[in-house]
Amino acid sequence: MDPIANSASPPAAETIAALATATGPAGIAIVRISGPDAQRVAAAVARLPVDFSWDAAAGRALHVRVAHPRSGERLDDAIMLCFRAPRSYTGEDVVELQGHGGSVPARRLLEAVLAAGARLAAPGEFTRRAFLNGRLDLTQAEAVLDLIQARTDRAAQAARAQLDGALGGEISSIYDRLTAVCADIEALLDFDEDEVPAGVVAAAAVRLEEIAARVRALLATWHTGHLLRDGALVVISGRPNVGKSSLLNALLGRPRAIVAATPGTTRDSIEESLALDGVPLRLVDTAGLRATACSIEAEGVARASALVAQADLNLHLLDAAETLGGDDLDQLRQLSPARTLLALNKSDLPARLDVAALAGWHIVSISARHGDGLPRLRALLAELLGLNAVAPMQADVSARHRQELEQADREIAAARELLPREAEGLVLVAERLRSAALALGRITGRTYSDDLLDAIFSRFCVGK
Ligand SMILES: Nc1nc2c(ncn2[C@@H]2O[C@H](COP(=O)(O)OP(=O)(O)OP(=O)(O)O)[C@@H](O)[C@H]2O)c(=O)[nH]1
Ligand SMILES: [Mg+2]
Repeated sequence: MDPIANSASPPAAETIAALATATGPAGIAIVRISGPDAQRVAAAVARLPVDFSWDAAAGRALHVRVAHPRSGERLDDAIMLCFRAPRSYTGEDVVELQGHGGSVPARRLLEAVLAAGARLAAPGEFTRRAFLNGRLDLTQAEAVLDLIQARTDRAAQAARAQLDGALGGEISSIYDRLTAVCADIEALLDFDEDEVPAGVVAAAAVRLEEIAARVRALLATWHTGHLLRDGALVVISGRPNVGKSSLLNALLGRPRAIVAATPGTTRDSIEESLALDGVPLRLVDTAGLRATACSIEAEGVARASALVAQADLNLHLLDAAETLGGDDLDQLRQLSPARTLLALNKSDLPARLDVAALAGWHIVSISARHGDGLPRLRALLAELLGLNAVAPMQADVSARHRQELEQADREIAAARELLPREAEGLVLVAERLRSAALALGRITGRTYSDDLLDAIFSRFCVGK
């Protein structure tokens, strides 16, 4: 069987260029040029002698003087690196010019390169070409973005593993197993109904079971993948004045939000980043939840409620120095005990809260003002977010991968149900398996469309 059906155009023959480094004051700025004319473009700005040998230059760093190709204005010195197709990032001829950093020198160097005939690259276009030229599979191309955007060491390690092919390798291996089963099933289609060798069907059933288990093992990594890529959304909620802003500040270790004895101090939600066990957290302080006549505060409360509904985990505060009120109980009813950590704040004051009424909830006693109980709170947060249970996996799938894996899982399940019906079901089994293979193929980019590539690479920065 051959489910490969690509509907994307081949890489363009245009030569592209972009600044590969961030703008602003810096030691160096790198302009990267890729495409069939990369060497001619570089030669025009670097004023290379006519007998310049690109063969000799490949893989070496050369000191060149850069001038504008039209005006001849001398711009800078640069280090020129040459990579010849296919041994380059994109698989095309690539030249990199490293000039002095800083917005103005970098812009002038790029302008000179564009004036020499290169076109400004679109976001992610270098990596897109690398994919189209077979230098990377799609999971590796996506890992490039994950790596650039990683906010913690652990997220970077996971992205690095994916870039090394951990996920792509597993998907390809499952894909190969699946297409082999599919080929065996298709071979049976030539037999008469009563001649179908029973052993083949039974063996296919066993192999499909093993394949389904591997697909589901990958699906199980989505939660970690989501936390590492997007960060865990942890929302601090509760009545006014229970100490939400004090807790945000205590966890951050700096006075980020205004703390005051006046109830209703915080109106806007305040989001800050924090790393917990190598996982990025999006920690949000919210307006105290209460009915209010003030339209501004009401808007804050509405935003807080929306965040509570989206949270990976709610850090809900109660005032340990007060008894549980009707408002508290109403708010608890909106929360799910599995996704909530109740923090009983103000443990430094005489306790009045009836803890027995909170059976079935995850509870921690803290004083946001004095910092008591915060290590325990962090440990419970990590536990409830499932950060401890996660062994360092080679592959943590993304939302896009999950969607395709779920489709493959459904198709394989349907095929397994049809399998015992033998002859009359086998055509349908093969169809389901082909469809599952297509879904897996879209993960690695064995099958792709322009739309899919646009969606993936538009998230990149220009120059990557
Ligand atoms: N004794 C004691 N007081 C605290 C503690 N945490 C906060 N407070 C006090 O409680 C009051 C309210 O604190 P905030 O952190 O502003 O409370 P909040 O929940 O953000 O309040 P709103 O923004 O109005 O919803 C302030 O006077 C704090 O100093 C604590 O652990 N112990
Ligand atoms: Mg507040």
